[in-house]
Amino acid sequence: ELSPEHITEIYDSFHIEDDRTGLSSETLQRAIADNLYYIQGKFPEIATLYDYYMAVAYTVRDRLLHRWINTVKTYREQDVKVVCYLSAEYLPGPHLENNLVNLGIYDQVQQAVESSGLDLRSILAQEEEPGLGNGGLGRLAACYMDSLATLEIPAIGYGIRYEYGIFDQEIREGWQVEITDKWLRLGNPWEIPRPENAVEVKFGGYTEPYTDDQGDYRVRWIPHQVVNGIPYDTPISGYRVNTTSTMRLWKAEAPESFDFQAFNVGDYYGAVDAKIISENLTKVLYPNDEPIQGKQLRLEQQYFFVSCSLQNLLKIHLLRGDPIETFHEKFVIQLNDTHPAIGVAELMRLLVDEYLLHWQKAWDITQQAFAYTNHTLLPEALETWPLNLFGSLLPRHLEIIYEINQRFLDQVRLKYLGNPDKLARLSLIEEGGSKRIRMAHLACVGSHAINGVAALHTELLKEGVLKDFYDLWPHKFTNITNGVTPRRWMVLINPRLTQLITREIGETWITQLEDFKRLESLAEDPAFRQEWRRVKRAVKQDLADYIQAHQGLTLNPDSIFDIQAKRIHEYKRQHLNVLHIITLYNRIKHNPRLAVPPRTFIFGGKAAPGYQMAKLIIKLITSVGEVVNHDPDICDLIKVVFLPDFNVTNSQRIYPAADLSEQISTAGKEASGTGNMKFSMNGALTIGTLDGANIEIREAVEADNFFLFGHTSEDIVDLKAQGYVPKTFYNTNPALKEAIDLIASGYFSHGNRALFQPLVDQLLQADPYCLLADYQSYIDCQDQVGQAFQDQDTWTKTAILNVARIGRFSSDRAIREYCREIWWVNPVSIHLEEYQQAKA
Ligand code: B1H
Repeated sequence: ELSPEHITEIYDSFHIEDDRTGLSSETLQRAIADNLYYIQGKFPEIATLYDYYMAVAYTVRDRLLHRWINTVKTYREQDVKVVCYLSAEYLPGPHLENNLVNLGIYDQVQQAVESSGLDLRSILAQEEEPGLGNGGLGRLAACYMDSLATLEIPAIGYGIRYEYGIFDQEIREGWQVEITDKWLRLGNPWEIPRPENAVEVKFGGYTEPYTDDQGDYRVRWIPHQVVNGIPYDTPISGYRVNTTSTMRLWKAEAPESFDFQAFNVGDYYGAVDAKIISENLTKVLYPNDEPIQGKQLRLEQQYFFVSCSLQNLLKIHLLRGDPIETFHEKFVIQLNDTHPAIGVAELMRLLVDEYLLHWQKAWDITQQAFAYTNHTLLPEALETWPLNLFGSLLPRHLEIIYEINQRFLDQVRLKYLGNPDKLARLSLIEEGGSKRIRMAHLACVGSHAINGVAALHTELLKEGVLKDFYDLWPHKFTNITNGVTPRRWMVLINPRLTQLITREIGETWITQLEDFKRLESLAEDPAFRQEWRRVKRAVKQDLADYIQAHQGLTLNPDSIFDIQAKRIHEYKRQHLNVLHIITLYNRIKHNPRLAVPPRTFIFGGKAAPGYQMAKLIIKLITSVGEVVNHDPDICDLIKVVFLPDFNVTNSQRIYPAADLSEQISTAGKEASGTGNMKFSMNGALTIGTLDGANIEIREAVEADNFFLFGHTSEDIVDLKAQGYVPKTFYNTNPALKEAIDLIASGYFSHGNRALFQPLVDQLLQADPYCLLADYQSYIDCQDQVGQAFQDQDTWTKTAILNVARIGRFSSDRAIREYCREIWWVNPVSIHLEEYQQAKA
């Protein structure tokens, strides 16, 4: 009998590597050739680059698989507590390169690929990213999955496998055009379908009471329709650990047409129709960055993935041999905004109707299992569902919500006797006119913890939209400021800066970003500053080359790269940025010899297809660019670029190249922002308002190293309370007036005065996001930026200090806080047989 030590010794001495797990470049090269042949069915002479991408992806997937299997096995055997992240959106970005980084095999795979005469970058570029989200909220879910795995926290991310993700954006004649995102067209090597784990989800119909064997009153739900949920699993690797978590996304399918014939005898076409209707459920992501009010299909999507996920969790729990009563001790369920909040009613239904628990017991389990993250303050963004729609789709859940509400209000009544207003404000049902279900209230009542995503946001929640809940249960509220993963947002996207930093301070920062502190003293080192500048310059050149190749625009890499990249929204104020561009333009036109530092304004972002004003803002940016970029008087001092199709892949070229990060939302409107962190981490300075996480970033990097402007959130409230009149600012500020008048005159629209009229009117008549009130402060601040950039040495020092002090904004820190304050979970290490370990 050989001991494990002996086996290890033998394997090591012979350097035997399994073709499915080995990590040397020779083994990888063999495995890639093998996959090209046996998975893609190609030989090198006819293989496309995409075939090679698939061969490499399968090779990497093999290496992930036994880590993944061991992870699942360990969690099953050890009865660990698992975090279940419920999110309607995930934006993981391309998987291949991230897995190479996390597994520590980038160099080996590069060598393997080069030995076959290929180039790794062009293979990586083949991957179609899963655009299963709109923006910050979906990307946050992906960063959190990365950190959970890296910190070895048992976790499953549940969501929806949209067949079409967020649309691809093209710009035609300066306008956004939406193109269907057919991300699955060429296959997806990262997912494994598990049809054997399909679950049934019911919709519509009615409920009826009955008496069970014990003589207890029960309710059963007779649905009108049943849809199957098929799980598709994607492994999510941690950085240099064996832990590999699961992202489990659900696809809707009709139950077997065979079963259908039992209901519709001989109705073949009816069965086909039913199939189409069912499969529409997970067909497409709603491309809105704020909730979609009253769309039945959206509610169906939410309920569908939540029901699938909760049924799945209960099954896992019982399979582990645990009694249903301990569910909340083994699972904690995080609601990523209210999109999955129906889960509170669904878990109650499963526990009470299906597992026959008593209400109170079921409610205790539910409240302890759930926690809710709020992501927005915009009042129009709070999800509510018309009661009629809700009741016709989910009749049982409506009853359950009534019951939850009744018991909740009974409790509230005792506390606030004789205060009907309070009751009406807290109720899960919005009365008056047509009744609606308030999903945020359901989430609050059904959760043991409620958190905002930045300090200001949490404070504003407590004094604003969720004030009544805060008064009731202050202990439930916590702030957990968002974070981003330094693996993707630094190591992967900025190898040059990664190398420079690692050379100086080692590589511990990759999993302990606070170690960036060690860069502080280097900010004073002129030689280091010079190297830093060289790196930034090279990275800017990369972006300039890309823009040259794709848009035929020549950029000056020594100009200020001033970048605003995020969804297009009035509250994010891309048009304030445009007012600054026009102001600079006017100054140069008036005084052609004016010494202004050259600037390149870069924009990226998608507008919701139905959001006309946002689409008009894109047209304004491209139209201003058209004029400014070609005006000989400007002598190339100003360039305006709109980079089409801002997504994870494209963003990765953008963040590293920024000198200046635009975070200019109206104070009190941006819950957190996460792009602000990615820019800063890559050495950009921020120009920003006191909004969302900007405030904490400014505190961390210190006020001198941050360009602050604008009214505070309190100022904005006061301004509006006093009756804000934007025209006053317009009438008293000649530069502002000139900029707006130039837009209105048709100067940027070939004389067409009507084109931008809606935008100009909105600013002059209402200006709900107070651009005019913040204009002068923004311009003054931008002038300081221009000044500061002239002194490259000081600028660089400031940039280094920004990076040195940004450590807090790692998603690892955020996840540690969730673990400690909300989830009560601990890391669990995953061990492989030693000879299978990475020897990287
Ligand atoms: C955020 C959303 C959002 N907040 C509804 N809310 C959606 C709401 O499709 N829908 O119905 C989609 C998205 N997204 C963002 O979350 C905030 O605006 C950011 O400030 C924040 O950084 C991000 C992550 O917390």
